[in-house]
Amino acid sequence: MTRPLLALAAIALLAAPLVAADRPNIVLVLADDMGYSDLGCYGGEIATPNLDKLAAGGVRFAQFYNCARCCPTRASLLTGLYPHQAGVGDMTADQGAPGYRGHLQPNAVTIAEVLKGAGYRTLMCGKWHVGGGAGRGPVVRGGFDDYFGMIEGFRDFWEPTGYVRLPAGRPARAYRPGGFYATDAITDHALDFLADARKAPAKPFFLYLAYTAPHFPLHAHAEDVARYKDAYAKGWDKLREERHARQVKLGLFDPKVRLSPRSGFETRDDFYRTGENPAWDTLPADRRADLARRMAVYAAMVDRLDQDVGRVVEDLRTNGQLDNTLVLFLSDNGACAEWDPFGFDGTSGPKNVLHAGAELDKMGGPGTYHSYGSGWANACNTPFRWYKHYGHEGGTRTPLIAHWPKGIAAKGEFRHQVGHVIDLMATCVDMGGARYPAAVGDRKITPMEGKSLVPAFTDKPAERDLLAWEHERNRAVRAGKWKLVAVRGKPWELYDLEADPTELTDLAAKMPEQVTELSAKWDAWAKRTNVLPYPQPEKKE
Ligand SMILES: [Ca+2]
Repeated sequence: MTRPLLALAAIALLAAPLVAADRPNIVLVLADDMGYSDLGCYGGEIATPNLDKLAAGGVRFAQFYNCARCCPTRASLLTGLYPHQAGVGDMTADQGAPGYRGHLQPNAVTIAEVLKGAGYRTLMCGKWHVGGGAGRGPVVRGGFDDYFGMIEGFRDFWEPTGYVRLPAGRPARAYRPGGFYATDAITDHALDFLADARKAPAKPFFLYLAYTAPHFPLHAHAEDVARYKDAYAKGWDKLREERHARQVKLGLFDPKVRLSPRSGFETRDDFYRTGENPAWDTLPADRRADLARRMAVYAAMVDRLDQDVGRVVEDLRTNGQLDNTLVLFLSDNGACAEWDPFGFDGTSGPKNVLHAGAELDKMGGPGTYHSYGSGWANACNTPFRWYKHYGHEGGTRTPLIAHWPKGIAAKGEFRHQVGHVIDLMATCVDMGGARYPAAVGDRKITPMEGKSLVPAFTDKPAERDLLAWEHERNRAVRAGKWKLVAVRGKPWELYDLEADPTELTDLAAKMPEQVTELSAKWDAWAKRTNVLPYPQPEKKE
């Protein structure tokens, strides 16, 4: 070899790892069924010091959206497509129609696949929920090098059954009987994966940390619940007022933004009922005690989630990686109202048990099974209306924290650019110097829908035509400040989100031409993205 060629070879050898090491690591943390206002940095009273610190050292998005439900959000977030384009417009049952196949379709590529192509190590811990079965899991289909978690939607937090380590045979933690708690176990494995990734320091990593908290069943460590024992006796009306006041004080909302009145609720079709969340003060003392305990367990789940995020952040800091790691934190849908103001017990359905005395203290422990119901979910989505499942802001708007010391100079600022989980693929492609492929082997890939959030990190304006939603016939479209939204089977409502982010003044009757224009946009979007044709017969989980 001649001297110049040798020199070139040496440069090439040096250059590759240097370039790779320069690119940021990405840690994408997803909470499950957490409301818009639960975190301290979004107005909540729950102790979330670790996430608050990330927000204080980075930026918080005020208007970021998910797809209103577990499976659709995860499909969209992973692929940069609308959920129906990826085949997961509803849950994981195959309903025949192209947008409702219940697992990721071949035309969709995941962030892990794309970043892996750019030299990233790809790690995932937590909930997959975009289709199970042979060839559909996080490693073979998702493109993750390592995985620990559950393939389905929810499980007992106290039981390791159903949590899997993939590829099969890789080392996993063993927990003593009674020593397993899902949020902690997901974190334990994430720390193991990060330690392993450090053995190849030149390779950046992508960690998708999809926690299952605070999804039901409400399970939390007794010592965490104890800190919230008396916190919720004040009830959901007072809590909503307090959270709203803090949001205004934080600068998240203009003081002119009105808190929505208590929301209505509707139950599942097989035991259909509808009604309004009652005023807290009208409830008897024994009911209030039962409900306050449910909320205390929920708060403890969020508190523990924050503690576990803190363990990951500390691990990155200790190993000198925090500075060049983009940490993103968001929730997959609004707080969960299932199914009525009192919540359910035993399994998801109409059954409710009024707990009293010593039974109250057991709630949230091993062997129990509760949800907290629509009254508290309404409070967790302060100041918005409606919940998980719905196209209204209470269903679709999520916190998004972005922390990346090397790349985001702003500290503690809000970002008001409108963003959506479809943007996370574009953001990862941008940050990872990756290429979004037109094809993977013989799979023709649908072009991604989202836009990189990196310009918004430095507060540059974000341009987009529209965002749209459909889930189980609940639908919405947002173009600029205008939003058209409808509950299944109900007429369109029109809101000016700039003046009225809490969707209180329906302008549909006043501005019929705006309704016609936006609904035509929704129709075109629905045809283009596989929302239509709907599966038949209509199904609602
Ligand atoms: Ca969820």
